[in-house]
Amino acid sequence: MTTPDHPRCDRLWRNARLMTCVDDGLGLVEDGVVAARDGRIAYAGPASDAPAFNAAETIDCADRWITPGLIDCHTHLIHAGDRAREFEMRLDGATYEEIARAGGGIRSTMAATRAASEADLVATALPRLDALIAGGATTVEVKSGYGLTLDDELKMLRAARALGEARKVRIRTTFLGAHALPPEYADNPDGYIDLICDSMIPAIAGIADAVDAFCEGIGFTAAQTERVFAAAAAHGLPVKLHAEQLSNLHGAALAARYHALSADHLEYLDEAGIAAMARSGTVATLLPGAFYFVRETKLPPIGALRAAGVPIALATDCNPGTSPLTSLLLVMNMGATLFRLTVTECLRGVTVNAARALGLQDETGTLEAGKACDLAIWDVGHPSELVYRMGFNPLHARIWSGL
Ligand code: DI6
Ligand code: FE
Repeated sequence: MTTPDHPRCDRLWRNARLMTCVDDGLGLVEDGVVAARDGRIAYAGPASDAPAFNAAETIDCADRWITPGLIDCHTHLIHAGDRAREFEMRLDGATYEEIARAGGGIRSTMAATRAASEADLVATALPRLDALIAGGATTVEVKSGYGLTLDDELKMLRAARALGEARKVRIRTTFLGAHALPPEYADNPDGYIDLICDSMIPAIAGIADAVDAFCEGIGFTAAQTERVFAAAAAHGLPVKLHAEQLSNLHGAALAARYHALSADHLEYLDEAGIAAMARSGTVATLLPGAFYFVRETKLPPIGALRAAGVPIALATDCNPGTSPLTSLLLVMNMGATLFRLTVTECLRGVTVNAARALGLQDETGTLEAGKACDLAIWDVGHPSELVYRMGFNPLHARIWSGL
């Protein structure tokens, strides 16, 4: 029955338990409701405090848990081919760096990606996106970085954007032209950086939401990375960085100086880098799938990050070389088991802190009035079960922007 003086909403989820992620912890609510109006959350909280909505549709959640839709804030979802054969070589004893130096690695995916059409790239990425969505993801970041020419990088970014048209999901695109040195520039790395700064960044500014680089012995130096950051800043683009994954080039501190949204990987991060990140509010995005898959043994400095108050996000790093992973649920389990993160840290790492790593903290990542109505509804007894199980998916329903 419609009562004219009660607020209207499109959909109302009742009889639910909520993990709101508001404030510092998980913000759990035992008897909760969520109301959506025009795609946004009109109310999320205890049923006892909820206005008496006139709801066009009411859904009984039968005590299930509602969390914010999950966010994968670091992926290389768009790429052609796979590197299963390289995986076998690593099992036989070759290292990731040896394979990269021998022309395998990122450059073999580059060759396949250059040869693929935009439509091929979309078609091969969709099953990976669908796997993320099936595990509750409502926002996914997608990087370029396997084209390494202006046209091929633009093709990747257009393909990434097309994923957001093909599915009910929010896609954020990141330009990663400084991922690897393309063979045309093998003798002229600074010439490639010139191309990135002078031609690529101006051209991708309308289609990429951020700029990233791989600051590493097998990637680019800190000085080269800084040139990329300066060009990004000149075009008003926020930056992120693959930093301290295999060695310590002090990339995180550099990223912090450019107010980076996030510095990612961070196994070899030092105290100065942690302090710089804490000062700039840069999120530490940890990628336990890559740690696991390359059988890294050096742990990121979790205790020190925690002590410094650096927000920690977790992501799949879905890529064909070091993390062919498409489950944020498994990422949380790995975050807990491999990195000793708490359940709360894991759950905040794929929601509120992942939103912040994308600059989307005002848009998604918590259950709060005003944000997009991005929900994951789970058949679990408690949110800790989402971190605890391995290879089991208790998603009951997923809502993106109220739909
Ligand atoms: N670090 C990684 O883990 C991925 N990229 C990067 O900069 C690996 C990408 C690949 O091997 O294809
Ligand atoms: Fe990556």
